Formats: sequence, structure tokens, C-alpha cells
Amino acid sequence: MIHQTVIEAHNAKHAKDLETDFACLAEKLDRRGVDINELVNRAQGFGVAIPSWGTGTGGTRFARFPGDGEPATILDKLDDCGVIHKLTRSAPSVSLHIPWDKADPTDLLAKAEQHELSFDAMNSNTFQDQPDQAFSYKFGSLSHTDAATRAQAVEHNLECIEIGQKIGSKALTVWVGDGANFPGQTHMGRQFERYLSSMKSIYAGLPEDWRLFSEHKIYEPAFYSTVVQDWGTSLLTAQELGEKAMCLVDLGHHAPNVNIEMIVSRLVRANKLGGFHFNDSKYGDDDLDSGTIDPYRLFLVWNELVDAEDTPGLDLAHMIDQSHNVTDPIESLMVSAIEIQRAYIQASLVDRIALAGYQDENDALMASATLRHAFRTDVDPILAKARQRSGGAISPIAAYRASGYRAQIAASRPKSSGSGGGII
Ligand SMILES: [Mn+2]
Repeated sequence: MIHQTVIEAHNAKHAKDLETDFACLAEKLDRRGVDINELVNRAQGFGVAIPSWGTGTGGTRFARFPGDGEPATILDKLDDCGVIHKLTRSAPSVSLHIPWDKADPTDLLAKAEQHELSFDAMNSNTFQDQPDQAFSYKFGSLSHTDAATRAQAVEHNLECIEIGQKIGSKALTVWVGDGANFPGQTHMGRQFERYLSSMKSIYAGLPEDWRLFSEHKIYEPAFYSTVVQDWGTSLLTAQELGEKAMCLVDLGHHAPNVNIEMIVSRLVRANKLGGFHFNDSKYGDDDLDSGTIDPYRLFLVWNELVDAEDTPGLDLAHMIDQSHNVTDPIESLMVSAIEIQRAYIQASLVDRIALAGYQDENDALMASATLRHAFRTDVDPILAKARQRSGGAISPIAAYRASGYRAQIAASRPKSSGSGGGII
């Protein structure tokens, strides 16, 4: 593990520069009527969940190139999540994936406590077959034409809830790859009815204080049609199931150029926005780290979230869901947590009174400029100060590299093979 003295030594080297940059930004923000310490407080209060599967190297349909010290067990993954949180202080929870992360709940809780972590939403997996299962998901799971296969998939989701209850999770995320590869392969209406019926069975097993997240995705693994392909179907599902059913928006699960911030606004209006999977992509799904391709879109999504933050009942689960193929996953996840936090703080800088005025006056140019003014503000000193005040590293990547953590775990963990993926 990374000892606190490593962080302190790192911070001691960078503290003076941070003070200078922080004072300069404080003065600039003061001229805009903004108290920098309020923003530091907001940054300190921010947290995003790390996906357990993100700590391992991902892959494509072609290959996977694992790095040194890949986590072999969920306890290894939690150690890596602990490092991410220790250095950034902005990743206090972990989202588990069943059955990949099956373990004794006592061990999971002990490891989480050691790293000051908690457990966010549970994720079920009915998009691949497990060695011991009776029925195959080749032609679907919750929407399969065969009742026994659907029952098996429902049962798996109920087991995820059961495991989650033992470790303090309060939500289940359901994503299914069910769909069709050819026109005519399935009856779209009947397939959706079967999906809804299965989801109702899962919903019936949901504890009173839990929520059920429905995650949409436009395509893949089904290449022609997908059962829960967009937010419309996700909303239909959530509305039909009941109050505890919400929609989860994964940034990578849309067609190119889709206005995701508008989807956010509509789901807030419907009281059905439950959570996020953050990532970025140039072409495909959740291929790239948050904020690496289109930071302005990330900002615009956060602009809607900050605008809606006082909406009664709005309680969002923020999670990262991305694949790391050529980077050290710990580094990618730290950068992403920081970029998501950055967009949140930038969005918190939007002068909403001025913006509303420009909107009412139809002053499109000034309304747009108001958003860009917030987006262009370099909030780095705020994020670094928040980490410093919370006991994290001023510059997490530099501190991580100085710590030698990767080399240390590479020596004790078995070398990983090139198999397996893990993109959802
Ligand atoms: Mn996702």
C-alpha cells in the first residue's frame, strides 16, 4: 500500500506552488463574486464510484494486453481502489460485478473498511455464460424466449441483491445485451414484454431502501436491435416498474452526436434519473477515459446536474465505467475521477442568474458565453487544494509513480494471461 508519508513528502514539494496558484485563482473568483472555499468544500464533498472491473486491463474483440501486477481477485481490486481513493480522495466507493467479484462478504467488508471504501451499485451479468449455469444466454437472458432461461437470469439478479445487502449496497444496475443480430430474428414487442416481465420479478425482490437502475445501450453485442436501446425504453421500463426503478445513463451508450445533456434534463423532469456511468469515446462505447475526447460535453452534462441539484428526491449514483487498454488502470481511473470532479466544479461556477436572464432575453450569444466562461476557468488549484485538505496528493499521478506501488504489487501478484475482457 501507499504510506501516508509518501503523500506528505510529495505534498511538501508542491505546497508552495499550490498556495501561489490558489491565491491567484481566489482573487480572480472574488472579482466574480465567487468564494473559492465554497468550491473547495464542494470538491471535497464529491465522490465517484470505481468499477471493480476497471482496475484490470480491458481489451477489444481482437486482444487484451495485460500489464504488470493485474489484480487477480476482488480483494486485489479493492486494494487498487484503495490507492485511487487514498491519492485522489474522490473515489470513496466501489461498484461490484457479479459473478466476477464473488467473495465472502466478511472479507469484502474488512478490505473496504481498511481502505475507507463503501460499496455502490451492484452489477449483474447475464451477457455471458458461466461454467456452472444450466441455460445459455447466447440468445438472450431476461428477454429469452425460454421461460427457464429467463428464470435463471432473474434468479441471478436476485442473488446480486442478496450479496449487495450483506455489504451495504443500495442499488442494482441491470444491463442486458439482449437483442437481435438480424431483422426478423425476434419479435420486438414480445421480446420487450418478456424483458419487462422479468424485470418485474427482480423489482419484486428489491428491498424497501434499494433502487433498481436500468441501463440503456444502443448496440453491441446485438448488432441489429437491442432490447433496452435508448433512454426512451429505459424510461418506459422505470415508469412501468415503479418508484424504486430509475434510469442510468452511460455516456458511451449513445449514437454519435446525441445530446446527452438533454436526456439528463428530461429524466430529471420525469424523476427517473438514477445515476451515471462516466467515460468518453471517439467512436465506440466506453473506450476512453472521462474527459479525454470531449470535456465540454462532460461539462454540459454536469451543467444540467448542478442546475437540478436542488430537485427534491434527486439522488444520483456517480460511477465510472470505462475500459483501459494501453494505460495503467489505476492512473486512468485517477485521471477520470479528477476530470469528472473538474467538470462538476466548473459547472458549479456557472452564473445561473445571469444565464437565466440571457435565456429570457433570447441573448443566445451571451448565454453561450456564460457557459464557456465557466468551462474555461482553470479550477486545478481548487481540486488540488481539496485533495490536500482531505489528506490526498496534490498531484495524484506524480505521487503514485513516486510510490512504486505498481512494481510492488507486480512482485506479489501472479502474471495475468491475455484472456478475458470486461467492458459493460
Ligand atoms: Mn455502463
